[in-house]
Amino acid sequence: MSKRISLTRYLVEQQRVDGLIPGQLRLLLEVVARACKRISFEVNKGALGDAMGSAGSENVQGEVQKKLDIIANEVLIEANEWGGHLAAMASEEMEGIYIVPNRYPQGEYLLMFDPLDGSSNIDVNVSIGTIFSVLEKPQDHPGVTEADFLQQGAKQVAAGYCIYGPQTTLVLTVGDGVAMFTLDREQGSFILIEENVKIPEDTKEFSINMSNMRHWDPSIKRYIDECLQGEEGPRGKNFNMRWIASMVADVHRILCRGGIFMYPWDKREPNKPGKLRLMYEANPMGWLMEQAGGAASNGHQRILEVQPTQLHERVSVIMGSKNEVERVARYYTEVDSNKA
Ligand code: AHM
Ligand code: MG
Repeated sequence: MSKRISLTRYLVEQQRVDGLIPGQLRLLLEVVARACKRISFEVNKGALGDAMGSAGSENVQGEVQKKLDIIANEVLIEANEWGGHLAAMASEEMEGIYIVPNRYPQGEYLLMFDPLDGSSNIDVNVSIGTIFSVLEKPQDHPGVTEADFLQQGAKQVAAGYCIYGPQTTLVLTVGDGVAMFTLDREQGSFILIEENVKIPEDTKEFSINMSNMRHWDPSIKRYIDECLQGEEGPRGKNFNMRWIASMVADVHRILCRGGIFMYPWDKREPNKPGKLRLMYEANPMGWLMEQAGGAASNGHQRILEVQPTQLHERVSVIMGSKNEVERVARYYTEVDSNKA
């Protein structure tokens, strides 16, 4: 039988052998994984549990919360608040930051998450997931504030997601490539299934919500139009399209076989830079893409270099196979230089 490497062992080796992560970060990641395991069990129960449907409330972004959004948020907070590794947490489902209560020791890390991404898919039994991002708390002052979270994605020390699909798989980077672990439900542990995940630089598959086409800007229109022309068009090849409406599932497919994922700015809400959130959606996914040899851009700059000004800031997202992301960014540059 081939050697099975658990997430625990992988993280211990990252800490001990490679010296890549401190012990506190290893603990933190183990706790996040444990929380994801619990969320996976709740998701799995479906209508047999009491967790389906709307919670009858809205989050800070004005989106209707599903019961499972709230349950997943609580599971992550309860699991992480007492271990002594965190100073504070922030979530898509909470307006402000959650400071670790005084009764527990305060650690040096900040954790951000989208507890259940793709929540429009919960009730229809389609893949959803938890996205997370870890930063270090700046050490130049005591206590912790929201401003401490406003760091560029390039400063992340760990990031990943857990997809709840036909399998539950945790995907992780600590800056040393991307590794994937599938939950073995009989043993209750995450087992390494792939290390050094690599995204092909070219692709024939794009992922975008085509129903928004009339609202796009010219660069995105041009890119998709050229893909749609197939072999007869300027790209000289046929493209396939996939849109799961669950960023975790679309990103997971791209990490497995390449592709480009886009949720760009559009005219529906012209004052917002995009739909997806920078700190706990685009940054962690962008770092995973880069660590797997792909790229992540907002059309004008690397997502990881965007300086956040608010916790729930939004961003335009173009990520995946490197040559395709660079092509879209080039189209933006051409439009910009024609304007100048
Ligand atoms: P959520 O965090 O409220 O679930 O929203 C994010 C999701 C992404 O997972 C997905 O890519 C996108 O919203 C789908 O949006 P749309 O329904 O506009 O296609
Ligand atoms: Mg989300």
